Amino acid sequence: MSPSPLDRWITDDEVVALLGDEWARQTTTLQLIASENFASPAVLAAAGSILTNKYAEGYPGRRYYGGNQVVDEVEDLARRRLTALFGADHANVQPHSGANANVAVYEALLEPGDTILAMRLDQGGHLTHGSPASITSTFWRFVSYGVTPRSDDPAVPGEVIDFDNVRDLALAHRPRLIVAGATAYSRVIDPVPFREIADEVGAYLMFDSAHVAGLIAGGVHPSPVPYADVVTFTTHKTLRGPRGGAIVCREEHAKRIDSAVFPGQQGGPLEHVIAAKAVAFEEARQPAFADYAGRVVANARAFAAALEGQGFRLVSGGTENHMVLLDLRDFDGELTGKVAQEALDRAGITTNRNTIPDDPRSAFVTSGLRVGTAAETTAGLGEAEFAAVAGLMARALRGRDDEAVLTEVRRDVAALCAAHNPYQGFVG
Ligand code: DSN
Repeated sequence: MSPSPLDRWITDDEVVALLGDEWARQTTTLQLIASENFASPAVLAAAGSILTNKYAEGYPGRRYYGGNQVVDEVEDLARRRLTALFGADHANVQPHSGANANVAVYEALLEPGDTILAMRLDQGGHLTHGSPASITSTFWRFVSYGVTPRSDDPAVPGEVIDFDNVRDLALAHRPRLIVAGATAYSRVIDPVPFREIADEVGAYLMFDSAHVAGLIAGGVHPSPVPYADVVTFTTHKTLRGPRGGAIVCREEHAKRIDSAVFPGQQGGPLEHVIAAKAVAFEEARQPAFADYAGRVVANARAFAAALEGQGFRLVSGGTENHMVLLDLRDFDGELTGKVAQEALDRAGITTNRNTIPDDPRSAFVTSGLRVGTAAETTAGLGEAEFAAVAGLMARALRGRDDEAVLTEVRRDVAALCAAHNPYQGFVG
């Protein structure tokens, strides 16, 4: 396998070979994992820069090591760009991930044992929203809200956040913090009712916008910043930056949030990643990014309609963001998420299995599959191509036991990818 042209300085043969393999995988197969994207060459270059050499525990102007004159400017630039992007009072760009960002907020605003009201993991919530497998549930008491029951009447949306349930639980349990936001939910999350319920019970409101940060930055989803005490997000999903996390918050919480990230959670910040975040925040302020965010949502809508046409049931009846959650049971009662994910992998289509509301199968097997349009929209796929991808997925899944069918689909996928390389024009 030839090495990736983006990694021309790497001389370690074994690493070069692996990077070449991954370059080939990313550019010859379809990336439909809703939480992934293709960062720009500028973001990749900043993340691979000499800033990785610098230790910078602390914050700009208050570091525990010398030699941080330049790094201070880098981090200040990232913070300025981020507050401008979201119209926020204060930004912390040091979290290594969205999970770290969420835990830092809990640490900043709560005492151990306090109650948090968040979304159920099997209905779309994240591990850090109180999964028994997450350390968050060791330190805080979680109460979980869910979605409304499935509806087969197109006029009555089902599987949407049940605000009556959120309010009832809030009144009954008096949480200190309410968490809005999800990891597998395809509808707009309105911050206003969450704020109203939080005010009614005297709770803080945190909005975990990991998935939709780019849609908010691009102006196609409502901003939670005016309503939430704190907004957390990842920088690598729809926002299309380097892998990492960030937090914006009201000024009154700034000191506690900063102390919870460092020294509460983390040691030295990754200043090379912070530089790459700064690059991504500037990219997200450009008109082209708003256009991109609009296309991500339009593509998801077209993709969802085409998947429904192929016989898949759409959880919540459709999508308003970058993601489509499929219930596989109507397509094929025997098909599990695990089998579907593995068959699609063999056909060159990368997805992830996901639980769906009230899933009778375990989280390891699942009855659902989650797909997203953020990455392949960056690569240039439009509505017609996403409709074609829906057809390829259905073909692969119907023929999942026939290697000839999977090989044929893989060939069509490769042709589509060859015409839509996300790094076209940047590499030889
Ligand atoms: N694992 C991420 C996702 O795929 O949604 C969330 O952390």
